[in-house]
Amino acid sequence: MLTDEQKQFFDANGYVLVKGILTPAEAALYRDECHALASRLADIRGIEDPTWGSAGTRGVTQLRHCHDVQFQSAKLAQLMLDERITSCAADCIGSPNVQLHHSKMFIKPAEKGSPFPMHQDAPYFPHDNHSMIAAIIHFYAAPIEKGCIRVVPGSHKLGMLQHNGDGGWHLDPEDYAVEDATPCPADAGDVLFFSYLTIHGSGINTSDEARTTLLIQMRDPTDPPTIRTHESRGQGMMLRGIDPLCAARPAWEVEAPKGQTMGGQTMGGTMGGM
Ligand SMILES: O=C(O)CCC(=O)C(=O)O
Repeated sequence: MLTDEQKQFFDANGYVLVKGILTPAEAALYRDECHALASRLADIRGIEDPTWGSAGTRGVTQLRHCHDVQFQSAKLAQLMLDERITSCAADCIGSPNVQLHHSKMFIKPAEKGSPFPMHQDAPYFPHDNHSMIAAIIHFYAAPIEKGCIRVVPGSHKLGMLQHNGDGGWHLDPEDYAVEDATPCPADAGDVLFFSYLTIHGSGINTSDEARTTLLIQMRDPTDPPTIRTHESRGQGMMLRGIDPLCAARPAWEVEAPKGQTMGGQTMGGTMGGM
């Protein structure tokens, strides 16, 4: 779980990097699992590259990914239930109960790993009480030259901002440049937790080693989706505690109307790497 100091940091800044949740040996094991999964996917489905159009580097940089890894690897499914991670997630969410929204593995290959323009995750899958957080588990060290995650501290207090829709949702780079954001360099085994309202992104991996991570998006099970969007297999699985609503159906079927828009944009979806 988080210390009081870490919790206060999260509340004030919208993110917190927790060092050494996994040992280096564990991180190496999960890293191998991710790279084996990426090879299987490439063999069976061919190479897909989810580099965001809005990054402006398609065809130049590359990204390997897999959504909802819990359907591909039991080891990675077990990791999503690891109490060392879910107890910190519970502290960030402010609920003992932690529910899965979705997961995604990203490998930014050496020398050409794709960047992510600055954005909030909230517009992709808005929820009424904004309980949603991401945990990014680092399986390799991610220094600045590997395109580590960057954040805008305190931006979770700005509410949901208007994003541009061209080829991947992002904030105007004139207002939010990746280079101007606060880097969160991490070691293998560190986990970065951040609110889905926190503005974040990452630069290009120019190093000679991959940057390999697993992102788990989680929420309080009593926080309903505002609109019906970004539905995925496995959504609603409990990672910690219980579902106090005993939901028999996914929350979106019960709560959320379909097809709302924000500022003329259709909200949500699974564009690019989201
Ligand atoms: O892994 C990264 O560098 C950023 C990923 C991200 O921002 C996202 O998936 O929303």
